[in-house]
Amino acid sequence: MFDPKDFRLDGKVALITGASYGIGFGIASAYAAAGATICFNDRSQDKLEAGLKSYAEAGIPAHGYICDVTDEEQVKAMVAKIEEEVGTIDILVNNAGMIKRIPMVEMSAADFRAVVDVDLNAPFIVSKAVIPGMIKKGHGKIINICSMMSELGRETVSAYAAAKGGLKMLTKNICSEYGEYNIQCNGIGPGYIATPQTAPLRERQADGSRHPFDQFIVAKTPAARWGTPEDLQGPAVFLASDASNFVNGHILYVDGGILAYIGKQPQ
Ligand code: NAP
Ligand code: GCO
Repeated sequence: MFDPKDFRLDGKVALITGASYGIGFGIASAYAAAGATICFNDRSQDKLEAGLKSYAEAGIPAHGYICDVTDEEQVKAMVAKIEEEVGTIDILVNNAGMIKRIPMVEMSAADFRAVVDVDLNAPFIVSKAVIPGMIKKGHGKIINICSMMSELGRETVSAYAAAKGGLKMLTKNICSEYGEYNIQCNGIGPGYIATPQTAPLRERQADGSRHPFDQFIVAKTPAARWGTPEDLQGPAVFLASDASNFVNGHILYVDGGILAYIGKQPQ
């Protein structure tokens, strides 16, 4: 029998990585509104404190931790601290991410590795630390923040696209390997979202005109606008809730229709 309460997250402990601001903060805010207890991390004390202030201003009693998600020892220590102070993690959102926009042949191997380390290796590290607790508890939700670049390429984002493509397949593999423990692992593939990560693509030009990439994306999006972190909140709550217990290994693209659309003819 359908029960709307299946969309609630009451009593659940959620860890959203890299959630001092941006998409992670948007998702964490929605989880709090749905009843979850919020845990998040950042690499730096000042960003963590700024994040805690933002959560407090939003009326959300969040638990903040300093942790570089690429460092396995720091991740294991953070998960152990959360399990001790707050409780076993029911919901993990692998949100922390970075991008370097450099033409591939000009990109150093170190830069390529740095992007893959955050965008692909870290979701592996954090998921590996959290899954044993989920198995013990008899349920778990892992949501990997993928990208349209899990499906498409474009100039200058080779490392990011390779990592996000890999993250799509890591999502399917966690589904395959841990589904029998009642753990659902899905991805969200946001379109182009207005956050600090994409700010360089939306900057006004010297003459006051819109950035060419801004104009390009709006023309490529049926919704004819950039997305916002709030556009991701409903899908993220759905994938974290009991309403999606038979949804597993799926990448839900929340992109305003870009992936379905050839693009508007230039006027
Ligand atoms: P953002 O504004 O750049 O925020 C990224 C967050 O990740 C920051 O809090 C950052 O912390 C944190 N982070 C980066 N490296 C970290 C590390 N090693 N350890 C811990 N935290 C780390 O990005 P966003 O736009 O909110 O994107 C969030 C996620 O969505 C990313 O995975 C991104 O790839 C993905 N995504 C974004 C878009 C978009 O259009 N914005 C679209 C599709 C997918 P610091 O402040 O310390 O750097
Ligand atoms: C870029 C953008 C994109 C978005 C997002 C799209 O430079 O193309 O940063 O990669 O961040 O991943 O889904």
